[in-house]
Amino acid sequence: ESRYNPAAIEEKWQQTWIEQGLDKTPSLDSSKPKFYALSMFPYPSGSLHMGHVRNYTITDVIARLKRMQGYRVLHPMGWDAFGLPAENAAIDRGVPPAEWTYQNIAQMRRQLQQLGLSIDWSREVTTCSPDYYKWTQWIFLQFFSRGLAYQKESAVNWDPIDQTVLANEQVDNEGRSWRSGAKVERKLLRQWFLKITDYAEQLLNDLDKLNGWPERVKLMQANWIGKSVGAYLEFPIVGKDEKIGVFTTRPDTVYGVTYVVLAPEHPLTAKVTTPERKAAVEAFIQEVSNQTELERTAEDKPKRGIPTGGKAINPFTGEEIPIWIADYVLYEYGTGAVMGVPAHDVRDFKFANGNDLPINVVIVLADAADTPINLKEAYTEAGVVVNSDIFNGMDSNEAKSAIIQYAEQQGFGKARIQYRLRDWLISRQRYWGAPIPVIHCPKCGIVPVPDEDLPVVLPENVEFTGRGASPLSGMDWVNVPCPSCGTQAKRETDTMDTFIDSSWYFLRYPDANNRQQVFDKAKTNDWMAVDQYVGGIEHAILHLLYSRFFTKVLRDCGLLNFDEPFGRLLTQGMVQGITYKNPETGKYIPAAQVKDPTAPKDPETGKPLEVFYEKMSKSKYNGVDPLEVLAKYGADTARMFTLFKAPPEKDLEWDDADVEGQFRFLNRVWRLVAEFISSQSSLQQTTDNRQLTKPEKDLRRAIHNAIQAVTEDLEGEYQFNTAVSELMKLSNALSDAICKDSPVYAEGINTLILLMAPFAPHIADELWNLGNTESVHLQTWPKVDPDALVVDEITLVIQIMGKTRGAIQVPADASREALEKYARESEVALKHIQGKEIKKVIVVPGKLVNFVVA
Ligand code: ANZ
Ligand code: ZN
Repeated sequence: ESRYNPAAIEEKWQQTWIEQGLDKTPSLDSSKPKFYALSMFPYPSGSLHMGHVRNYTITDVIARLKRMQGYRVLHPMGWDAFGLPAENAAIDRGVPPAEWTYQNIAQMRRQLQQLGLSIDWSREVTTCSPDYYKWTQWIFLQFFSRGLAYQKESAVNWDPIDQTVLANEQVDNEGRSWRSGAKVERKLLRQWFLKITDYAEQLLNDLDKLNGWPERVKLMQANWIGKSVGAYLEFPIVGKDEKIGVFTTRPDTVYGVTYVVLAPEHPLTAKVTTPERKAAVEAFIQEVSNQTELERTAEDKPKRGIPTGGKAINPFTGEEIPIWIADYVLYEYGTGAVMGVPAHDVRDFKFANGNDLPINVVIVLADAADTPINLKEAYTEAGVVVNSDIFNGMDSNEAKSAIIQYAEQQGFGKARIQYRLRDWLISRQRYWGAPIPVIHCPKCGIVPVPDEDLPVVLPENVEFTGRGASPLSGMDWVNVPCPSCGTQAKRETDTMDTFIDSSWYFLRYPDANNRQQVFDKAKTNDWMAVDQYVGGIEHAILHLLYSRFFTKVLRDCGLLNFDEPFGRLLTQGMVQGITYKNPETGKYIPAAQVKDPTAPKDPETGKPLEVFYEKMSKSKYNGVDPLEVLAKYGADTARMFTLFKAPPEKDLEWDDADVEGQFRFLNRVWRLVAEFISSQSSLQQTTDNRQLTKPEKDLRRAIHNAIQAVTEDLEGEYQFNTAVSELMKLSNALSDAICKDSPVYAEGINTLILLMAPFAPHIADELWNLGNTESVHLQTWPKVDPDALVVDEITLVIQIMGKTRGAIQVPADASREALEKYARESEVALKHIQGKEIKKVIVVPGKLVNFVVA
């Protein structure tokens, strides 16, 4: 073939690799180091987008490199295939969710194969397949038997028109349902939870083990877990036998408490409310219940609340203080009650000012004399304790533990650690998810489905209306005898959050086709942890946290022998497209409608458009379809471009000119190799021992510099962009070389193809096979010859009386004496000294020789 034509080679090589089993995972073999390269698996929406292309190309380069470096590599792929879109397709178009999903999978699998990814497709996992969700259900039952899965009343978003529960994402900013437009209500329903809070401390502490994770991801996880150290203190209710427990991070301010405030949902609210206040309190609760959590906690919203008429006692002072309820206190955090310290808390300060509550200063900057009469804002810093009886004069940080200790002695409080992390609500009133495998028996209560009856298979021929309870609840499927007593019982109709499916899929790939067990322990422990995980930053918190949680629980079940699933994590940046927007109307304009890109105007109004880069999306008309790029340039160019254009963690701006540039580069490499082959007929480098000429040495240095640079770029911080630049440099050095008939040139051509193999696998194999019979992907990654890197000549400056007169080339390893000799005999020196007496010679090795003459 004389011209580079990707269409003619790419599919051919993809077929050949499959036939030769190149991407198959080697079996357990302890003589070779293992490498588990994993991309976050996609949701099968039906078509690939550029974000996928970037993600999977990065993982593929790493997998291919590691194979060539002698690792046994596991590089699998699968489908995160349960979830709402399939159900919506069923509601909108009447296609059964399974059919819609499997069609999409087939289509996307073909598209992924077109990218030339070295994936072992025999290990594909599909979360909606009964072979897979059987084990999702089995894992759920392991959690259940350990007390880590439980049911509890919980507030959900309830759509009163469609009579259904909505996920948070299905409620807009105004608190309306995406489907019906109804104002969403909060409703208490029994829901399933996983007890992730039991693992909060481990999940936080083990972040320290994750040296290969981006700092910012670890920080996001730590914030999400949200550990607060403080105290639990109890305020007795006046005239009642009960106490209000509060959580505070500032026990040092307890003498400054001027009120106690409950969340409206707090069970004590009704008890503390006096008869005169009852009507007002109930009206307020009703009002708050219609607000979303977002509305309640938004910073700019005023803090609203009302007094209950009840009173509590500050156990430290014996003082009576009013009990209020307020929207800014969340029922789900801490104890759902707060001690109000307006002088030292920003929210309490606002609340007290708006409601005429007293403000008592108990912490000051240096000493009591500083006590301000009227605070302009809350003083939230540390300082010296004042107005606090026996604690006066203490440093406020020391007072924290002293006050906790005192409370403990007196029996009204103790130290407490509080996490922001909540237990994980996993039940969904949906069809397209893994059924929660339990049975509700009127006699026995909740009975787990016996292992031998798993999977609980989703029934087919379901009617989708988008309204009411889960489509499962109306089906005869729900009626079963109780596995334990035989009484007529009912199946659980809730299905599991799809985040459960993706919390363990990486454990299944090492033994994806096991029908007897969730996985073979030896196999999974052999391959895990994932050595390199690559995916989007949008999964920085939930998916990664849940996967870490599952790993720890399964470890505690005795199935795994490690603590953390993902050794190294790369979160790739977004792919952005050029975006045109009319600043007046806010409308996005497709690039195809923009006539003059240098001065873009709205085709309708003529208004000059804003031009910027933004994440590709359908709604902004700034997407580039991977299939079009593949059709026009081929997969190798698409891969090279996405790798070259930006470092992997950074956002990437799509640019047609740069795509074109990579295509031209591949064309140049093609011609370089084709010309070489036609003159040489073989890629073999002869091994003769003769001394190399200077041009040969220079070329060899360029070759080995390239090996070193590309290897470092790939092994260190994954600088794929600079690695591609190095490939271009080597290609230039080869085309400029004047020793094209030398074995060194052959070495250079070989090396270029080998180094390119992970990046542009098709063209590399095609060119390699012009002179070889075995695939380039079975070759060993080239090694740096340190001798080749040696710069064997240096420039030595000749000075006479400190003045530079010229320079000569000398061997780099010449001794001091030799340098002086070269300098003395140089033409420069002979000409300028001309018989004068040399009084002194100063030699600076590696740099210069200076002659002092009379
Ligand atoms: C008294 C106090 C005085 C507080 C002070 C702060 C400063 P983090 O760090 O987020 O854990 N709080 C406790 N439970 C709450 C709830 N359910 N809803 C709203 N606020 C709640 O914050 C803990 C602090 O947030 C607690 O310490 C409590 O106010 C408030 F000078 O108690 B603090
Ligand atoms: Zn029973």
